[in-house]
Amino acid sequence: MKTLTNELSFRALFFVLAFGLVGCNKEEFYEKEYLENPFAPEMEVPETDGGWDGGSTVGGNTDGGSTVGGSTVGGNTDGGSTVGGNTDGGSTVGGNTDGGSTVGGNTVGGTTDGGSTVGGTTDGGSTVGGTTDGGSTVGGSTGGTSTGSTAGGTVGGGNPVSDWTDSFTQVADSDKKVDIAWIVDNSGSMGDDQASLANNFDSFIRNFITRGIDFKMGITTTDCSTADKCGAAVPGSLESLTAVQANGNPQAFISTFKAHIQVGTNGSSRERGLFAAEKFLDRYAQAHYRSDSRLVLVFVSDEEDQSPQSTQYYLNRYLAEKAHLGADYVRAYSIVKTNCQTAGCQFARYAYQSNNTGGSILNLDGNFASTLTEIGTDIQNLIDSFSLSQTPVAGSLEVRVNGVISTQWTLDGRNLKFNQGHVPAVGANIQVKYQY
Ligand SMILES: [Ca+2]
Repeated sequence: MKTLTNELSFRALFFVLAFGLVGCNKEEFYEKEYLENPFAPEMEVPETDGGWDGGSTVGGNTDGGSTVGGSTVGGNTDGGSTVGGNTDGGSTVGGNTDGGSTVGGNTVGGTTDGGSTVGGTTDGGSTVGGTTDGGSTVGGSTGGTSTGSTAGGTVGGGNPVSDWTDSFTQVADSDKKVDIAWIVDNSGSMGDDQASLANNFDSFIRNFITRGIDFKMGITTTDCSTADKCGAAVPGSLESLTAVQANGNPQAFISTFKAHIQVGTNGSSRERGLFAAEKFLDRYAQAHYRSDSRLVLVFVSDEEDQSPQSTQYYLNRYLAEKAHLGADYVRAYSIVKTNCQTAGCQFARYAYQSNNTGGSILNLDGNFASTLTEIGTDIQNLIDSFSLSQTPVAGSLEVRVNGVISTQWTLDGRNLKFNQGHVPAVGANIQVKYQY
């Protein structure tokens, strides 16, 4: 009797499984197949990739390097937490806001393992040393070491802050440059999302065209199953998606984008957007993009990134592209499954890039028109901003436009943005005096 019951249960289970499979559409099946058979052919790819890329070794070390650097800095060397941090009034110093105390100690100390760079934008702690000693080079390791001493030294020495002045000249919109890379998932499940992206692209680009902002775009996919695919631009996208083309014929430009952004659904089901972005920059950043532009990465995927290196490795790589300008010149957006409820659709690795570059994380299943409008507006705010070379102590800023004090601005990290109606005229001199 017992045996019969077991057999019946087994049969019932079999039917459930069988119907479950039939119920899947083709794409889902492939996705499931991949997830449940991690050693299916698709999985052999990374081994190969690792080989041709050679990146794995490098990355491992580099990244590890920054981690180490980070913690050494804050932690041991200058005793960030010991010295400046808590005890000595680091907090007075401005600790609070620009992370004076936080700088020396905890934050830079490498919580985030990229210490200098990562924190750079956000908490400013790292910024201090970062900029000063060229930490902007992206590496925890580079900037990190001196960061600690600078910050910690200042704090502990009872010489709280330094004065600093940045000067800028307002440029015309047509001289505001942004280079944008779209990294779009082309695995089986992405067809609808690509169509939404295409259909709502106008929301993203309209103001860029109206204002005459100098942009360049490129599109690649998350397919890194072979070296020739990884980071390769969608043919024609680099040449046709430029401000020059858009200003010449906006409608044709938008149509072209719509065609190119629908990258298809035949790509590898092992999505590796972060890796693809790295390779895309390797291929085109020097040749196609501009050294004095802002760099924006837009990741679009319904599944977690499966690139071989650590998130910090990729962040460092992206920031390195603008090391000569500062971390504020790179921003990453992630259009992902923010309402993810099941395994596979997480997005922590993409989120890491957005969170550490001042970018945002948006819902792939949301209203694409508003999602793209939000990103477009955010990019415009960014390129309308003046990026300070240090992270100021809050409340210490004195902003002058052609010598006259202005209070019509807001500060986001190190990005100073004038309020609507108070944007300095082209050619105006902007002087920002502050303590850091
Ligand atoms: Ca997929």
